[in-house]
Amino acid sequence: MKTSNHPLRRTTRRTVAALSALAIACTLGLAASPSMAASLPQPPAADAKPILTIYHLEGRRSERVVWLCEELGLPYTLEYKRGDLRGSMAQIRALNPLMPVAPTVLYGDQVIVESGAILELLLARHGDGRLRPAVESPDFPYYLQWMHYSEGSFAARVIGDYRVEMIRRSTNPSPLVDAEDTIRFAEDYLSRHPYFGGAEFSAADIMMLFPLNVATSTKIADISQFPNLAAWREKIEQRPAYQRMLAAARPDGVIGSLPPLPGR
Ligand SMILES: N[C@@H](CCC(=O)N[C@@H](CS)C(=O)NCC(=O)O)C(=O)O
Repeated sequence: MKTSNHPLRRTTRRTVAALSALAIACTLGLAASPSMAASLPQPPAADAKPILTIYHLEGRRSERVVWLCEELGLPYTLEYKRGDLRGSMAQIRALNPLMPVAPTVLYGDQVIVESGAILELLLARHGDGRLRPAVESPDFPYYLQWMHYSEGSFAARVIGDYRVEMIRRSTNPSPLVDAEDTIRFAEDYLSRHPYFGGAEFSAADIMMLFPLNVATSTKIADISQFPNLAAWREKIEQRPAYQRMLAAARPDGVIGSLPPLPGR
């Protein structure tokens, strides 16, 4: 693990694993046949380590990428300004001015957003079959469902409801699927399965934690009404890789979190 302090920016910068991923990638590149390399971009070999920089905001979705790397033992560099969300965001904006969101990662020379896509990329190229069910497994369809549900339905409706309720407290139940419905659906699934990927812990669990935390910290949902989700959250937060993620990516706890809905 390497920590470097820029004299002017006080950037927190951690490199996990001492091995030189760059040297490995260069060696692999040299090993490729020159004619092939000229015509087709080559995917990295299965055992190649990614050259990955994670642009991060404390307590936000970029934690998913850090957590996955910790689970897989993948090396990464973490870029953020400790205790300074605006400063961290300025770093992201400098890298990715048209879509400044966390996570943004630099993967080799490619700038990539969307936490689910980043997780799938790292699993496909560097996961060696870990943290996702086999494609033939009956768990695989559920795994995929929850990987995408976390952002497509869950986070989208939690944040949508939060925005609306901050402006105008609604007394009528929504005719559309709302945040509470998305949580109830997840709660029901966990009454029959230990994890969102089915039998084993997977990247789907990593994806699902963030929107649940937003829903409960903003008081969109009361966790005491959802005992399966409460027990699942307690279980996955005990994982050593999650604890390592907290130490690296959230050393002072969640900062600048959304205020809870008034009156709740
Ligand atoms: N669907 C995206 C959402 C990314 C996102 O909105 N991230 C938040 C932090 S959790 C952010 O950067 N917000 C800044 C903004 O919206 O201006 C993902 O899963 O990566």
